[in-house]
Amino acid sequence: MTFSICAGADQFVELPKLGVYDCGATSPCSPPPLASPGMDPALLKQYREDGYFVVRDLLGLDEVEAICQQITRVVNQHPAVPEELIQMEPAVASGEKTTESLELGVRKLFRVAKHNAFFRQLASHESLVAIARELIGPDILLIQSMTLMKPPGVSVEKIWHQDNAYFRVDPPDLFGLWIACDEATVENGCMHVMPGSHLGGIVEHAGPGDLYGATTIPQVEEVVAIPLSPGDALVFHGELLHFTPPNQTASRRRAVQYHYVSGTVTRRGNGNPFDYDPEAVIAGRNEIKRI
Ligand SMILES: O=C(O)CCC(=O)C(=O)O
Repeated sequence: MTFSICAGADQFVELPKLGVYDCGATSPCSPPPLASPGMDPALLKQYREDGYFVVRDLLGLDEVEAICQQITRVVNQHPAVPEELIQMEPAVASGEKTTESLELGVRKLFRVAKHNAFFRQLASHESLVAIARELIGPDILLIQSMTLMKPPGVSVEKIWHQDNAYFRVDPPDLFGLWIACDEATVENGCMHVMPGSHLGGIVEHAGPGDLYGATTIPQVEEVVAIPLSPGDALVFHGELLHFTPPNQTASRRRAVQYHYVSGTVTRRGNGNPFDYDPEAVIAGRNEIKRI
């Protein structure tokens, strides 16, 4: 199966095949790595080799419901919120399209843990921090948080990118946690990843704002779509290439995404426009250095 993707601002490439992640009955996605004495070694192996793994039911449905309620609460505070927090889909922002409610036009709540105590506390949830300890050690910073709304009818793709192209931390001791709040499917814009692409370093990125993405896509064997149910999480390395297509359904596809980085890394600013301060200290020693 060939699969057409947007590789950069206006460039499309053909990829050889699209696989759909299938957890099956065994590891690597079960059971959740909740507590000591540590994570299933198969998950760590998959993380090292492929750059990602899936955890089913990382959060309960009651927790997911609370997240959705908080999203609505934040949106309802508009416009009395910091400007960066509520970001609209481009077609809605430009007036080209309208939506039934403000919330159905929102693309993301950006740096939401910085601005909202609920999302700040959620970043320290023991199940999330247990994963962070396994992957990046005891010194844990929340470098970025978002809710990603992918609303029906108006959403556009998030182009292929590596998160560390935004953050530029060295060594790349960072990962993302993408937690589904709705059923996430290929049709409504679930995450797509290139297994193993985290092993080749950061590829060239360019483009303004949300269109900052990879200018060329390296040759890799496959793209894997990651359908998830509410409460499931994709855990992925900060240099794994990933993208999400537009939502082509009438249903919602909300998600929460946290990026954790080791407090021991060095940050190479270089005038990077995405060089935001970390949003929260989660655990341990955190004196992120800048050069
Ligand atoms: O659209 C999404 O849910 C994923 C977006 C994403 O990968 C990002 O903003 O870094």
